Amino acid sequence: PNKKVLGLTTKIFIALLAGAILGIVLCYLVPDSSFKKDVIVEGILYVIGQGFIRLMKMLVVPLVFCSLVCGSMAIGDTKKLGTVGVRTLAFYLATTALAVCVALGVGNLINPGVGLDMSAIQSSAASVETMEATSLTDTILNIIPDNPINSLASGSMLQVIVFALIVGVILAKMGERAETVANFFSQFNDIMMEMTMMIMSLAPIGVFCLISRTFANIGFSAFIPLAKYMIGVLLALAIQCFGVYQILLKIFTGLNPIRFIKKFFPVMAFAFSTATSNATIPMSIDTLSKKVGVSKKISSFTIPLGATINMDGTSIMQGVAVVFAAQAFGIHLTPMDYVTVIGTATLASVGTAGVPSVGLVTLTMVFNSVGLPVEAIGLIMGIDRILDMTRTAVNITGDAVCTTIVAHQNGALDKKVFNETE
Ligand code: DAS
Repeated sequence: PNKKVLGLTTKIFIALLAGAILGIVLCYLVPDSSFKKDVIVEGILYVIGQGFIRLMKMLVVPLVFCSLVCGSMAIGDTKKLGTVGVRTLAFYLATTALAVCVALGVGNLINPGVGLDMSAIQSSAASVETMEATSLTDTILNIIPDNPINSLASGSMLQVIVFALIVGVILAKMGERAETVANFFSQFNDIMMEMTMMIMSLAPIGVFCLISRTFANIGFSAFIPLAKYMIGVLLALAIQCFGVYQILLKIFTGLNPIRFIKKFFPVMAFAFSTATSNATIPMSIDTLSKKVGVSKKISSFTIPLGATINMDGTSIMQGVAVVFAAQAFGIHLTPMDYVTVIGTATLASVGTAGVPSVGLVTLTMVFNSVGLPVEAIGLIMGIDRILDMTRTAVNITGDAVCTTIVAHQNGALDKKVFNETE
């Protein structure tokens, strides 16, 4: 898969450049009212671009539902889960929620979307549903699905997530009695993974059309906000990876963080190049065993689990993207909205397995949860590849740090290995 992913990365980058150039030409060299511009920009580019976004939105409900059922089935069996699992789960959820807070903080510091008027490229169809301020009690009650079929049909994702978690835990408890259903969800999850990869192979076309229409409408004014958005995500990823994780590692295990990063860097580089947590699992387990001294008894459970339910880097991108889109569309987010984003991004990262660009698919869900128009995704999608590679490296580092801490707490960390190997 690495060659395919790298090939796609190159194609998306080329599409990004070509789309931006075409957009700038259309913006500054083709007169606004010309028939040509309308047919090209609001006709061809708009339809293909929005069509690609609709394909991505098509994935969200079945992808998140199935992968969450499978994810909670894997951790739902409390017997198998044990103290290691419960402790690992607690660390994973805590670091993800922390990551979203770091992202929202950095986002409000850098204000990437300020000065950008995205209303120009807002599709006429999608009216920004202004979220009437829901009270705390309603927000909490709205999470409980009173009709799960309706939740799935209407894409009420927090309700879908709650229902999926319950189904998964019950499937785990029923064991053989529900083997057929369990296999169905596992196979359907594989179908959704394949479908994600297939739709992502169309990304170069989608990115080309979305970026060129954006630049055709707002020209150079898009560059600065995009650059600020990228810087915001990269800064928040760096804080999480080289700050938060290293402090946790030092506090809970006493290991030297710099030495840990040096040992784990090759795994981070591999994750960066493939943008796929799943593909990095074997290398991560092997490196933790040979260079850090983490027993495979622990890592063989916690690393694959982390690749599915712990995507701190992804939730960081989603946090910054929410601030960016809200500012670009002039939508005010209430503190309750921020709490919703933290909850949705954390739960979204639990649901999706580590394949390329899955964070972008679940981003539509996070946007929906606070009434942000998904058009904003069109703008950030073009530069998402490089961010996907970077956040994947952070995702697997988070899994490794939590695994090392849990191993230490369970007497399964041999510090001699850490101190005596390069
Ligand atoms: N590429 C995903 C991963 O493998 C992360 C993402 O898409 O956000 O972790």
